[in-house]
Order: sequence, then structure tokens, then C-alpha cells
Amino acid sequence: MTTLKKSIKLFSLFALTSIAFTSCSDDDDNNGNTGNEATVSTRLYTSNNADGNITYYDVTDMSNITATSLITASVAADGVYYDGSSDTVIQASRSGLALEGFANATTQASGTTVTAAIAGTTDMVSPREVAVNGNFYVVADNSDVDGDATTADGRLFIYEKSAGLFTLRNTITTDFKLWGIVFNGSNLYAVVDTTNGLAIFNDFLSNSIDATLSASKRIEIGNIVRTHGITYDANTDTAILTDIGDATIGTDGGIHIINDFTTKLDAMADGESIPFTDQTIIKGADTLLGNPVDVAYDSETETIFVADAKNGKILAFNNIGTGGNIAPVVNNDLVFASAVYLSKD
Ligand SMILES: [Ca+2]
Ligand SMILES: [Ca+2]
Ligand SMILES: [Ca+2]
Repeated sequence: MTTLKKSIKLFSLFALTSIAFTSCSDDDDNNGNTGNEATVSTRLYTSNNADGNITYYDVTDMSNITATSLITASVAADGVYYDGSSDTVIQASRSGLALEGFANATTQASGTTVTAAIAGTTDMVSPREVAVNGNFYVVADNSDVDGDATTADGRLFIYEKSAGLFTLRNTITTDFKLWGIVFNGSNLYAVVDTTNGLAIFNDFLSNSIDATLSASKRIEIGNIVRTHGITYDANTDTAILTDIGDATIGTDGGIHIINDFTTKLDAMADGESIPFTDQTIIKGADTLLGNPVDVAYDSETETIFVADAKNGKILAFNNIGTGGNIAPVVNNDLVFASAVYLSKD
């Protein structure tokens, strides 16, 4: 690490530790959980494109959120994931162009410099979101594939995790631009970047050789301008997608919540759209949503967490009700925030 980079990273760390959290949650969601009897720790893992460090927030008690930062050699990173069985946090490094996994994730002091215990091969060009199914880690890469920027395409890199290594199994080329991805069982949902589209790949990991693959089904999400982030909660059959609107505007972002998602999806023909009347939409000046690029959901507390790259924020919303122009209950600065992942263990 160069002295300059070290200085920048140290400065970032000091800036981080001086952050004051604002939270006005006092367990008013009527779930009877005061936090005292909870046996689980709820953590929100985040990555960013400002310094490439991993920051996780312990959000078990929303009125007393603490932050821990792990200092990595990467200077920019996107998709992030936490494996509770091995206490390992994984991110897709945009400076290293590989997956990197850090052990003892929750037992290190904030500010500790960490080195990758699980290294990946450097196959990617522009890694974004990560989706995990067992030992398979899929990374969406949004670089142009065919050398023609006017034709929409992207690649999904499928890695298999083994002891100390992410090994590339195969690559799937898509006929649309990629960003957010998430598994629902064996099916992979992928947002269709620059549009309001969502692509569904049934039994995605069964595609085990390099290939170009069209989606099993494509739908549209009504009233979204340009989607980026997606999450799916199987317990409540809820899908949540983000809308960045115009990428140059910091006040036009939104969050779209779709209940009974698979019921709706299964009933839809290819190309159909979910009307805005079948969604709960959070949007407006009070939301602070500019370019929400990734989203996570705690269905137990009905809390949505968002990484907003444009406004440099980690935001949380609860008491969502019918949505609209609601203020976040957590508003934390994280410059060039790129990804979020929620773990309960
Ligand atoms: Ca192209
Ligand atoms: Ca925007
Ligand atoms: Ca994510």
C-alpha cells in the first residue's frame, strides 16, 4: 500500500468513526420485540466505491447502531455477502476484479487491516452485485461484452467456493445489461439495467458451461424508470426493487415493494408489467433517495435498508405503511455506497 493510499484510507476511517447516527426507531412496529430478549444479532454489511473497505452496522437495536470497518487493500468494491457458518464476509472488488473473502469478520476491531482468506481469480471487468446459492457465488458484470456499446449485454460469472479459493466454473452472457441479482431458491432474478425490467432465469445454476442465455421470462415493474437493486424475502414472498431514476439527479430515487411476488410473477406472461397499483412505492424529497443501487430487507422488523450511491447514504425505512414520501429512520453517510447485505445470526 502506498503512503498516499494509506493516508486516504486512514482519513476515511477517522471520518467514519466520527459519524453520528440518527435513528428514531423505538420499537414502534408493534411486534413486541424490545430487542432485549432477542438472541440474534442483525448486521448490515456494506461496501463502497470510495475506499473499498467493508463496513458493517450492528442494527440489532435500531436505537443503538454501531459501525465496524474492516480495512481492505481494495479501493473500490461492490456486491457484498456474509457467510455466518464461517464468519466470513465476501465482496466483489472493483479494483482487484475478483471476489475476496475475509475471515473472522465479526471478531475484529474496527479499523483492522484484513487480508483475504479466500481469494478469487481475476476474471472480471466491472463486477457489481453478488448472489449466493450454497457454495456458488454469482457476480453480475456490467461491462460491454461484444465491443459494441450500442448492443445491450452483460456477463454472469459463476464461482465455486472451496477452501481458500473462488474458482470460476463458467460464464453466462446475457442479452441485456446487468446490475442487481438475487436468488429465489434455484431461480435467479436479474434486473435489466437502463430499463424497468426484471429477468428470471429458472434453475440458473444448471447452466454449467459457458453460454449465451436468454431469460426464462422477462417482466416490467410499473413506474420504475431505471432499476438497479433487488432483494427477495422468501418468508413473506416479498420482492423489493430500487429505481435510480435519472442517474444525474439526486432527488428522484424510489423503492418499489411487491407483495405476493411469486404469485404475481407466475400469473404473468412474458413481457407483462406489474402495475404501480400492485406495489408500495417509497419516493419523494423526504426519502433522500437519489440513486439507490442496492437494497436489503428485514421482514421480521419490516425494515428496508438501502445503499444510495448518488447521495452517499446508507438509509433505512420502517413503518412503511402505504409508502410515499416518508423520511428514513436511519440516515448514515457512506460515500459512494455500493451494496448492502443483511444477516441475522
Ligand atoms: Ca454490447
Ligand atoms: Ca437519480
Ligand atoms: Ca446486496
